[in-house]
Amino acid sequence: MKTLRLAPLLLFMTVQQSLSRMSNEDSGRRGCEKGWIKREGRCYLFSRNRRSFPDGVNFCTENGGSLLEVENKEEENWVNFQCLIRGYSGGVWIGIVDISHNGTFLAVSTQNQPSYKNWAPGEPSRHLNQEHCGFIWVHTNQWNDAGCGRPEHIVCKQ
Ligand SMILES: [Ca+2]
Repeated sequence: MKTLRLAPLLLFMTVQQSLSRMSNEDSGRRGCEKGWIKREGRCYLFSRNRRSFPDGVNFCTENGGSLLEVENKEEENWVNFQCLIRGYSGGVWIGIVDISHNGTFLAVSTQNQPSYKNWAPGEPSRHLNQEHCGFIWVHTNQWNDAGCGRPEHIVCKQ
């Protein structure tokens, strides 16, 4: 009787230990720091909280990375999956900004036009000329320009 009652707890503990061992092995063997996830030689950090675009840039810098700049569809699909399983809704900031406020979005890292783009139909809309930062709508996996102060989730990349 006692064993039966303990069984779920033991199972839970075993699963917890395996998960913890897996994540330690994962971060150790593949060279990502704790909390970061490896994909194709890069490491990604998914924020727990929402932040403004500038706070997101700082958050990533403080953690030794930079705000996500999407390189291709495969990476974008992977990031989107990671966002969905974390229960993200709304948007995820990406490192593109309309510095000149004329609707030309440039990558934060290079200040060049991004080689890969995935704007939603009608975007960038520059709504009221107040949308100068780019994000990905999690539910459609397409890009939008939005006001840089709005709180959205952050994905950092190393
Ligand atoms: Ca927009």
